[in-house]
Amino acid sequence: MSTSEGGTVDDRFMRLALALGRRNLGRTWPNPSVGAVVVAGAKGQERIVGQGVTAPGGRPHAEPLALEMAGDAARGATLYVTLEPCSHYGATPPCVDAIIAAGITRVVTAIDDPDPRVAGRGHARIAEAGLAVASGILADEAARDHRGHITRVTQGRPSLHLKLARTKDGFAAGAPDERLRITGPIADGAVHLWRAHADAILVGIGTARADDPSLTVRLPGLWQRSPLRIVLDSNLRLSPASHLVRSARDIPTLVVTTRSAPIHAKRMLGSFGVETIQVDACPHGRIDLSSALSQLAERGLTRLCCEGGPHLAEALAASDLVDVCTLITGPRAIGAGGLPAVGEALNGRLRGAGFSVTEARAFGSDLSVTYERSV
Ligand code: AOF
Ligand code: ZN
Repeated sequence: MSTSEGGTVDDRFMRLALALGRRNLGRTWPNPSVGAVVVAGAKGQERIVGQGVTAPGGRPHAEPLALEMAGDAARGATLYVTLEPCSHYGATPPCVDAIIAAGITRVVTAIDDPDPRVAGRGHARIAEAGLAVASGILADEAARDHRGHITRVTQGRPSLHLKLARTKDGFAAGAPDERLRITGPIADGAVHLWRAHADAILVGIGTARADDPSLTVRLPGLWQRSPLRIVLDSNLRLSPASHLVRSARDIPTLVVTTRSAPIHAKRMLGSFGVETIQVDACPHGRIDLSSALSQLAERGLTRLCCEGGPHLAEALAASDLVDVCTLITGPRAIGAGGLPAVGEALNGRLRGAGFSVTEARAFGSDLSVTYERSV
């Protein structure tokens, strides 16, 4: 059956579950942010009797919250959930048990959970209990929303969204020491929303020193959604006078460094509440990006938003660690002499197989184009 919003009734309720799940992106790590909707009533008279999204910190899971809201109305109802319900005893009991006990008779899911503790067993247990199961509904959208969980579980690293601003003629910055505003307030608002939906914001030490950014979410009503801030700084050159260091007691700040970093710098950062972790270095002393990302995944991070600069972007692309890239082009040209925003490796990745443009839109006089790797 089709609806005015397009797609089947199942598509429509799954779309709602996906929208619910998106609400807590950035807040549920190490768990994915899952959405669940309980729908009761005969064909043509469906009504929503319960809804839930994975709670901040990752528990409770979405399904028990939705079932609790539905109460007795869950008997004979359909459950829509954006990820295969869990079947394992983890920090919480299996969601499949709660679903069966609540009297749900049909379960509709978007994608399998790649977590090896689940991996198909959730669907199997539900079917064995005699419930109807439909999976794969709006699977592509769900895979994009759960990209961080999928890359963490299957590749041992968080997903990475690269954000780059450039002038109309392709530069990321002007001459050294020149502060250049490339994007306008509407694009900046969008960037703050991406920050709010990330588990952590990542920058290189070059950007931290050149721009002295705060890397916080400064949107009305969302100021408390500032995620962890991470600086890649192989020699611990981050200044104690920087905004990042001075605000570290209020907003968690992590510096990823190498063995060659001076111990006094580590102590100094620690005294401001900045945590440092050591990862492997490349032969030329720089941070090994794969090793950094795998340590961040071990800490539970699933979704990183990288805001610069162009050297880090290029290095991440060269190591094939970029999943999503948003290029925001401002209206001004600066002429020659700046720092190119997009280098060869990134350009090659974005134009190569596996990446496609998923969104192109204007933010005021800025143009934003997002490229995504298929999940
Ligand atoms: C669900 N619903 O809302 C979420 C799920 O340590 P635990 O017990 O919290 O389990 C974590 C795993 O559960 C996580 O790796 C992922 O596979 C799944 N997340 N599952 O049924 C949810 N967030
Ligand atoms: Zn669960």
